[in-house]
Amino acid sequence: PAEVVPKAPEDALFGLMRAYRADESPDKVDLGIGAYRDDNAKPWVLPVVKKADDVIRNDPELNHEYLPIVGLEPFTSKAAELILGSNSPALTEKRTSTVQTISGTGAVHLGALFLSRFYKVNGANRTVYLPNPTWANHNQILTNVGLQVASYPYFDKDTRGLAYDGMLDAIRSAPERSIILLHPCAHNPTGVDPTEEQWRAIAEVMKEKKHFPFFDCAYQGFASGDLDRDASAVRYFIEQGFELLISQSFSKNLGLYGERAGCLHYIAAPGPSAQEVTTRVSSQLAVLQRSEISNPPIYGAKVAATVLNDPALFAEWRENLQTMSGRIIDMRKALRSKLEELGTPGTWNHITDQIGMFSFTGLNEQQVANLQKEYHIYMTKNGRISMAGLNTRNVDYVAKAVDQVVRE
Ligand code: PLP
Ligand code: TYF
Repeated sequence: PAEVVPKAPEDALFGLMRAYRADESPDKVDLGIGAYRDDNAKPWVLPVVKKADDVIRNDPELNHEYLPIVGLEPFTSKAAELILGSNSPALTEKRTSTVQTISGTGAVHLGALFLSRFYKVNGANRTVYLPNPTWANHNQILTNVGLQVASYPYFDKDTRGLAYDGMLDAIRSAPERSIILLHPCAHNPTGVDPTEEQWRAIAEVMKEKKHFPFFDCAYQGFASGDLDRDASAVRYFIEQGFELLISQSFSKNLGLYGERAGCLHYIAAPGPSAQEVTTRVSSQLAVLQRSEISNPPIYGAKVAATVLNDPALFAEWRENLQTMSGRIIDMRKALRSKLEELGTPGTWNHITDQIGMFSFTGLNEQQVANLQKEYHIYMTKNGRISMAGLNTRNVDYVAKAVDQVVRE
């Protein structure tokens, strides 16, 4: 390898974080990485996670043994109930298979690896259709396992909302049995989600075309503050009888970023062979997992299991989710109203219309560069801001800076 390995460019998002850390200005603002910050711009350990941590550390039986290949059962079973709903027909009919993964990234990877190995028609892999734009990592995770990727329109630059007609047309025009990757809530990077009615139409077209849904769910509960509402698109597709995959992350909703807690769920279509299909799929997922990571990390799974299995802690978690989503919604309102107060050219309703961790501001690359150079405000080149980087102390400063660069 010494002679032939070329140098890869630095990951854009991690490069941005590095530039932010090196900036010595007291005014600097980090609107880059999608991680929750409290009103003091500090990482927030959820109070419920602190309690779960106490429970785990006070357990006299605590050890550091390996987990089973597919992970910690009290975690995976409750994680499935969380996304599917505890009364889901998929659960009562035993047609779900869950594997604990290296958070959402690992779940997308394992799902992709599984599809690349097994989902072939006439010997050829199916193409994965990604929204344009999508989470920057999707493309490389999928192509790394040899899958072909294509895209469907998602964001309409003019309305700063969903490119609904284009999305539906592209899904309709994709070859039958394509894989369609969907963000069920709080789309990254745009903050734009389909409405319930639009989801129903998307499902209908996908059913007609026998497409395979792959949901990447990184923000359940974090988006609206309501765990059930944020899962409604996934649950609707399951009601409609799809066979599908779900990647599920606990990075944002439990603030467990570095602990890498997540799951991949396979759901078989209903029918007489559903359980037998699920058994076959489970066996293959376990083989893939064994060769990739042997078994998943234990600590984040224990924290999540402790919260998910204790009704009092679960109730407290809901409150913590309200705190995070509520603060973000407050910052959306504050930023929009400051910009409107300043009479900043353009319209700013999209800031409060969008949901979740991010807002796609519509700022162009030059404006983004100017914000960084002149005002020490850091965001990705596409004009995405992490809403959690705003707080009561910096939102005026950011609004004034945006006002200035828009007028330049
Ligand atoms: N998928 C999407 C759409 C995301 O936004 C993220 C995180 O930002 C992830 C997956 C994966 O995150 P993690 O690996 O920390 O669960
Ligand atoms: O801000 C984002 O879009 C994410 C954040 O392992 C992230 O890319 C960072 C590290 C990671 C997963 C997600």
